[in-house]
Amino acid sequence: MIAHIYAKFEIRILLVLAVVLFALLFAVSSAKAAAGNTADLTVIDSRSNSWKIQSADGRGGFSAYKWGIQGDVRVPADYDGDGNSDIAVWRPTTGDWHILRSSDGAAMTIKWGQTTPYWTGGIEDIPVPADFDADKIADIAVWRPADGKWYVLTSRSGFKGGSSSSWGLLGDVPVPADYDGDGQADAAVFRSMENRWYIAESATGTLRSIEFGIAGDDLLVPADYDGDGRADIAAFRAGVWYVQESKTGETDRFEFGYADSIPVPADYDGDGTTDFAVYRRGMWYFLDSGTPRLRTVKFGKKDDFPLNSLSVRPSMIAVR
Ligand SMILES: [Ca+2]
Ligand SMILES: [Ca+2]
Ligand SMILES: [Ca+2]
Ligand SMILES: [Ca+2]
Repeated sequence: MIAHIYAKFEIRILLVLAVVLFALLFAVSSAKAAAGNTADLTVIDSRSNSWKIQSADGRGGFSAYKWGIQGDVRVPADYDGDGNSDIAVWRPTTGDWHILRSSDGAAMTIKWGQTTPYWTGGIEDIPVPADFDADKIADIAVWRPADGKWYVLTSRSGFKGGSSSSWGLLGDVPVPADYDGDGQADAAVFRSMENRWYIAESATGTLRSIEFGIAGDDLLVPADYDGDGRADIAAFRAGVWYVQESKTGETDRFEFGYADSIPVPADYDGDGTTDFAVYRRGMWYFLDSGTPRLRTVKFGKKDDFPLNSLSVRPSMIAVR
């Protein structure tokens, strides 16, 4: 009798233990999933082409990689779909994309884009990696100023099949993002002569244009700041952010950063909404969206250049 009760008791303990273990595993895996969607901090030493990466909370050590050579265009994006941005460069002289996959550490080289040796003085393709085929994996893509075409090598095809479409004119600045929120990056350009954004929305094929920003003064930083799933048209001007919220259609203006700060917006707290952030001389300043709060992280040397995990980087789209 006593043995019988004891056995029952033991089974109960085992059950409780199993439930606790399961809950723990679940907690760990959800924490991992959340962490996977959190943008890392990346700084680059341009002279040595070394990339240093640290988690957004600024805790723990950093990892360092040497990747790329002088003249490469840095194109970090999530090309293997593991939720983490991969170290990557595009080499204009060969047209090669050199990608270091975060999932397995393997190097991947794919040729895409027109080769433009610097001595020709030709106008280079502009790399515009983004998720154009809506599979949550960055596609390899270039926008060609010479013919205004977007050449996309899709991740869905295993980077074997391409497509092209026309949008934009010579002199435009490409600003692809998912403005209509259908999960597909939309072809978009900023026309400096008119201070106007031209957006080809993928969901309905609607062509939209809006005057916003000032060429020469602004860094264009489209991203989803209000968390409705649609990228907002946005610009950073000498320490002031201008955001046209897609949710309300209203333009927000607020100061965050200094005149010489570099905007590095990305989702650093993993809630799916882009956080305002700036980098200045080795310091990162964040305004997290989750529970709005200001925090700072020291990471990088004075002359290091910051990168963020947005598919469109300010460095590439600075209007000059
Ligand atoms: Ca990745
Ligand atoms: Ca894709
Ligand atoms: Ca879209
Ligand atoms: Ca939005």
